[in-house]
Amino acid sequence: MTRGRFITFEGPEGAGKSTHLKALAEKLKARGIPVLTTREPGGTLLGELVRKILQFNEAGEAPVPTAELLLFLASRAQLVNNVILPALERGEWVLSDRFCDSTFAYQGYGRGMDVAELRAINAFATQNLMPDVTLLLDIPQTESRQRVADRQGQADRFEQERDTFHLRLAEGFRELAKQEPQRIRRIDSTQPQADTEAAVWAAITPLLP
Ligand code: Z5A
Repeated sequence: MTRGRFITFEGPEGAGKSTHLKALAEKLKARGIPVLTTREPGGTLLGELVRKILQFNEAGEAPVPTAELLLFLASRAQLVNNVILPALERGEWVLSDRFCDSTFAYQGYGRGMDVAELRAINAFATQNLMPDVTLLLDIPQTESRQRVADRQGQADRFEQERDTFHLRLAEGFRELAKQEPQRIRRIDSTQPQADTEAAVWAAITPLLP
């Protein structure tokens, strides 16, 4: 059996990751390709619990930056081992809403941790798994903040961070795309939704059987 493909969606908050992941999953299924969708942090029972701790201080206190990093990686280790690798072995295509580049952007460029060290610890947590293609949905800071402000619900710990934090991580994502242009495709997500969807499709077509 041919191994499945691993595609990740990345970008700042409100960039359209969930929207375009869903659209791509539907298109792939329509072509008869088996698809598994997941998200980070989360995607497993353990991961979803970690998500609540990370986003809404469910433990009753905010994690310090190192604990925050290790919690993201604990969620990822569980997801990779129990969900992603088995699905790829079964020949399924796995689409994930965020993965390792969020760690490099948020904890690296955002929190100021060393990105080379983050790559090493990420490799340990993921058994060296990297995405085949990463779609970086890019929107300017002002639009990202506006889309988040427009939606209902409680702001999470990351949404409450200062604008300078969000500017750093958005620039970090662009820098990561420059470093790995083969894997990370930067897509303008300010275009009309249908155009962004078409750009996503164009980026993944080389992977199609
Ligand atoms: N995090 C981290 O620090 N380190 C890590 O390693 C990982 C994560 C894995 C997870 O939250 C938080 O954890 C995240 C980073 C951190 N923090 N933040 N912020 P998340 O991924 O659940 O949160 P999010 O990025 O804020 O998700 P989101 O707001 O749901 O964003 P989205 O999925 O990119 O957007 P969307 O829901 O698809 O779309 C947002 C709105 O825009 C919606 O109303 C759409 O209809 C609209 N939209 C979408 N596309 C368009 C276009 N093209 N035009 C106009 N409007 C559009």
